[in-house]
Amino acid sequence: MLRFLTAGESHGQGLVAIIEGIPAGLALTAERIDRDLARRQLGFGRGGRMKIESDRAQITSGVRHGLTIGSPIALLIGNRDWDNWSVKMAVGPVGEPVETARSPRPGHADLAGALKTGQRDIRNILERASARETAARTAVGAVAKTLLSEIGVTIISHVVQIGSVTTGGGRPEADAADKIDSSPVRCLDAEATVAMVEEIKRAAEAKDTVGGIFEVIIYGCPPGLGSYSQWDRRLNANLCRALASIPAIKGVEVGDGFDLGCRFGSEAHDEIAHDSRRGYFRTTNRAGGIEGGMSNGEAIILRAAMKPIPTLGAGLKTVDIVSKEVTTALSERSDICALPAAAVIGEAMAALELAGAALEKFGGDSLVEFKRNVDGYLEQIKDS
Ligand code: EPS
Repeated sequence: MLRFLTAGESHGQGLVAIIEGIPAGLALTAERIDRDLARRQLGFGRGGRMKIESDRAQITSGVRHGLTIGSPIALLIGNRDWDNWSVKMAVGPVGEPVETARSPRPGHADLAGALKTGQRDIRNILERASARETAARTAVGAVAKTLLSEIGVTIISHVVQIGSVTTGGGRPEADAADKIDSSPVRCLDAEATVAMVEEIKRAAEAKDTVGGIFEVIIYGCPPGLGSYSQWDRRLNANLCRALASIPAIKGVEVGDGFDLGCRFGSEAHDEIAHDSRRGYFRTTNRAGGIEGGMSNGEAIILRAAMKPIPTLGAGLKTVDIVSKEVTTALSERSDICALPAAAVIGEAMAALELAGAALEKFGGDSLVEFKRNVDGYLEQIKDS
């Protein structure tokens, strides 16, 4: 129903994304996409690259006079850094020797990628494995978010842990996005923000990196997206896959997640209530808005754990893939902590998955048809 592909190397000419399946008639501008691209560049702990880039999407097909036309939407995001890499990353042969990367970083795609593809220059792996690719996902995610906003779905994210520093708890409401973005680590808790910045500084001083946990919250999702009837249509599984596909993500949970495994049933489930205004609702939301592989109408809550970035200023021990001698892992300019950005990418991936699930349930080749189907369904379940 909804699918997308990205292409592009970190220091190549740019990134390309194609998204297919967006109904005709959706108002879409490059400015809307650029807003999320800029949000992805936010955050204390990013490296020098973010000072070079100022990501902008160019819409090259699928939109006419400000509206989608039902054909694939293609987006281009240039790499400004390309100017510094045009020889090293040239598409055609160059008449001079180019330095190769031979010291794989523990934790990165470098070694398995080199073995898998039979290549001796690790640059051929790391350029694509780089989290630069997530700019393209953020761009198509903004398209999915735009569609979802038409049916009242809002997706926000915030950082809840960096290294050993956690927030005091509390979940932001749907309108908290600007406040979250104004924190240098995209964290709502002012005290924790200060401590998180300090934690990143400590990592930087030690030429180290630091990971953390972010949360994505989806408000306004109608009940019944996804399905209980087949494994690959379960919304929880598909959202987890979407988040786990973000580079460096090592764990994802839905709602109270792993904690639920430590409780009795009476303390794990959300009791069902009903009133004429809200219809069915839950008195708690431990399930994180998904039961039986389907949205249940409550906010969908996803948490993802990001490991520390594998490019360490003080590189770890590794082996030179040509000489097999012990050496220090390659260390390029990189980020110290990318949690604030990863959370924005989490929004994008969740939006793409959810928009796909919504299109699967409601169909519609035009926005009018899609929305009519949603409205009809909401009307139908009101009295159920
Ligand atoms: C990345 C290394 C850094 C990051 C990059 C991801 O890039 P560079 O090697 O050019 O300094 O800044 O992230 C981005 C470029 C981005 O847009 O997020 C890596 O190795 O994964």
